[in-house]
Parts: sequence; structure tokens; C-alpha cells
Amino acid sequence: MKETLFSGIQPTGELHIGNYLGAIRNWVALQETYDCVYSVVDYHAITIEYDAATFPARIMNAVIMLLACGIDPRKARLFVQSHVPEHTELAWVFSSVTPMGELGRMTQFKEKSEQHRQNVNAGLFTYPVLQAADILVYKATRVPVGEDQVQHIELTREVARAFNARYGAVFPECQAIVSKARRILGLDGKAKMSKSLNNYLGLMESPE
Ligand code: ATP
Ligand code: LTN
Repeated sequence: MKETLFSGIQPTGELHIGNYLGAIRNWVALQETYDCVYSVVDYHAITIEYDAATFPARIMNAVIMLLACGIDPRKARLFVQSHVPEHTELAWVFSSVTPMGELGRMTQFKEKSEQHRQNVNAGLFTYPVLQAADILVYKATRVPVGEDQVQHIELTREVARAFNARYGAVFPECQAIVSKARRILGLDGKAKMSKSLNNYLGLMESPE
């Protein structure tokens, strides 16, 4: 029996070299060894401002890019998150065992609420709960990600522990697989490269 592995990518914009070297290149290699489940996580992407008119095309584009990069549907499962309602159902259950304090400590939440001050919504805050559900609904034990996601994987382990303590041993504790290219920097040479166009616009408006 192969171990199960899960990972996701947001359809928030054009894929960049950070996504490829930090995650997707690994996803392709890992198809040979693990029972791989890969998802375009559209429900995560709606936690920041997005264009509803072009969103379906963005999702399709992300799927096509993954296929072009070498994700092979004969070796791995590849799907769109919102097509599988169990992700959001489990997220609701997990939200009742996840302390708000832990969610408030998440670096990604702090960074994104800073970048999107006009839209700091509850979904942005509970984002890691849905991420934990993505992984644990498949009882996945491995999660290939860039360094920025390691904190969310640690929280996923805590969610599994909290659930198991209340309801019995159901979910495994997962481990991140972090690629050698842990954190590719963006154009400013400081922050991690990101799909968010706002980052580039921000850079153009206030060059340092
Ligand atoms: P966004 O910029 O929209 O927040 P993102 O570019 O960070 O998104 P995601 O879709 O959230 O990309 O992440 C897909 C995968 O790529 C994740 O495993 C993430 O850790 C990895 N990744 C993203 N940016 C980098 C980077 N700069 N260096 C290394 N890995 C990265
Ligand atoms: N939060 C991740 C995307 C993501 C993910 C996941 C990664 C959503 N669900 C499950 C690994 C496992 C990000 O921002 N890169």
C-alpha cells in the first residue's frame, strides 16, 4: 500500500517559477512513489479579491498548466476543490476544534490581511482549517509544499490531534515535504515570489 499524499495550488494568477521549483516539480516526481491527490483549490482563492468573470478560465488554466508540467491523471488524481463538497463539510467540523488563537498566529493570515486591508474576511482567517480538511479528508500523511506552507501543515497536525482527542483516533499526523527550492524570492528580492498582481503593482508604485 502506497502512502497517500495531498497538495493544492490556488488559481489566483499565472503560475510562477516559485510555484514550479517550490512545489510542482516535486509533485511530478512524487507521482511515482505515493498515492497522489492534487487539487486546484478554488475555495481558498476566493478569500482574496478576485474577478468572478475570469475565475472559471483561471481554474481551467491552472489545471492545464499542471498537466503541461507533467501531472499525469493515470498516476495521480487531479481535480478542482469545489467539485468535492466533503472538503468544506470536514472544514466545518474542524473549525469547532481549532483555537482562534492558533489561526491568528499564522504568518500567511498576517501578511494577506496586511496586503488586502480593504477585505480582511472570515474566510481568510479560517483558511488553514479548510487546508487541514483538504489533506485529512484523504487521510494523507505527506504534503509537498514550499516553505511558506510549513506553518499550515503544523497546524493541520494540531487539528488532527484535537479531533482525535475528542472523537477517537481517526486522522493521521501529516508531514510536509519541502523542496530544495524552499522559498524563491520575488522581484523586490525580499518577499517570496507571489502570484498576486497587487504585489507587482505595489512594487511599481513605491520602488525602494
Ligand atoms: P498567491 O501568490 O496567490 O498567494 P502562491 O504563488 O503563493 O499564491 P499557491 O498556489 O498558494 O501559490 O502555492 C502553490 C505552491 O507553491 C505551494 O506549495 C507554495 O508553498 C509554493 N510556493 C509559492 N510561492 C513560492 C515561492 N516563492 N517559493 C517556493 N515555493 C512557493
Ligand atoms: N494554502 C496553500 C494552498 C493549499 C494547500 C492545501 C497546500 C490549499 N490546500 C493543502 C497543501 C495542502 C498555499 O497557499 N500555497
